[in-house]
Amino acid sequence: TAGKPITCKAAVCWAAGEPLKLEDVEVAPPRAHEVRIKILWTGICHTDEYTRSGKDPEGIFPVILGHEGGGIVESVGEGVTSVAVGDHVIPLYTAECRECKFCKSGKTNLCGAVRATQGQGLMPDKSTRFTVKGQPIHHFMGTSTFSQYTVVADVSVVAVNPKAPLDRVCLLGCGITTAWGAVVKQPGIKGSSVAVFGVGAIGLGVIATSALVGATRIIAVDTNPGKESWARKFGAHEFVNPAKLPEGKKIQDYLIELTDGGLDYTFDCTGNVQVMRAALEACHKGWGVSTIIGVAAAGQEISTRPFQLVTGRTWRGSAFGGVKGRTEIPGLVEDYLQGKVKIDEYVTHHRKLADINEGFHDMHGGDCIRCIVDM
Ligand code: NAD
Ligand code: AHE
Ligand code: ZN
Repeated sequence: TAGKPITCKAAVCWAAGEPLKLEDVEVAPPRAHEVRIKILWTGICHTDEYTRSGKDPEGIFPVILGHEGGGIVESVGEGVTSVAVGDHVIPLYTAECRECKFCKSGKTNLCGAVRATQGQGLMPDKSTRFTVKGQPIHHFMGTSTFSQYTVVADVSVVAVNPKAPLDRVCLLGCGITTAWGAVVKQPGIKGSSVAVFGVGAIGLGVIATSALVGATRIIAVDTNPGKESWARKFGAHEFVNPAKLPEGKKIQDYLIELTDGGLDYTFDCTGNVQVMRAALEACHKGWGVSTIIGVAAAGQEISTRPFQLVTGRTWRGSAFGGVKGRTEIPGLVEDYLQGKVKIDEYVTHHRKLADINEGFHDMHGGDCIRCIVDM
């Protein structure tokens, strides 16, 4: 098949707000510094739903969504040295070229190599490898894992230990890694108090990793009472439902009283800008640090009184947990194989590619942490 187009099934989103449609997609061979991957499994992340729904200001259609995949390299273009045919791989929506200003800074995981074209739904040479009956279809986040075959830049993929089950480690393509990195790259959590707003896959990962690094008090916050048992299972010591507080009581005020002045660290894992504000304001005066992980809809903005920052709280954010995928994901896979990082525990639902829209419905159900799609 190398060097030739492959026709396969993919879930195409033709327009914002529409369900995905199973199509026969022609996938062109990889060009120089590109890799064609047979995707075997993919998770569905809340961000896929965010873009499908039309809330993403960068959303572009028609598109093949999906960014939490696992697969096997089918062929490589000229000049590819980082992976080889047959490698088990995870596509990376945060590339790592190791040569750009960002990569060389030592200060961030945000690589500049392919981000501009990625945001336009295109490969680095500004074209697409997907067509349906001759019509070009956009790429998504540089990964498009809702296709049986996808093409990615060679800086946007990492090979992992083939002993690791791809139907599990595919989740390292986004949610679990994001949460893990947001905690391990934040100094000071050992011995501290932490509040986690939003107990989805991301929030659970933040809870689990906070427990792993030695946070002494972990408070989970969610409006869904069904999330209490999930939060406790992953290591939370307390659970607060903001919808059950006395009339007029704000969650930040409640948490400040509960913790004698506020939390050392808080995390927004909801994408709701009011929650982001509450998470910042629940931080302890003088030193509390709040991290935004959630992704907010187009047009949404955060606000608080500047006095909150003047008096020593820090507001920060994190993309893909600050993780450099090519350098760090192989180690995370080993951690999983050695039982140090949970993955299996997040998998609540399974779907076939033909039923992928059911997987999106699962996500709205409130009892779904992650749905794995069998491609
Ligand atoms: P999810 O929908 O599974 O979880 C969100 C949780 O928040 C749910 O349990 C929900 O009940 C809870 N919630 C909703 N409103 C709330 C409120 N007002 N107060 C408290 N809890 C509330 O989503 P997920 O897959 O865990 O993703 C969480 C967020 O993280 C999304 O916005 C997603 O787009 C974003 N995300 C960001 C990154 C990144 O790199 N920054 C990576 C992955 C996901
Ligand atoms: N396109 C949106 C922003 C979306 C966003 O913030 N994406 C996160 C990853 S979410 C994964 O589930 C991210 O890593 N962003 C950094 C980046 O470079 O995209 C918008 O608002 O325009
Ligand atoms: Zn995601």
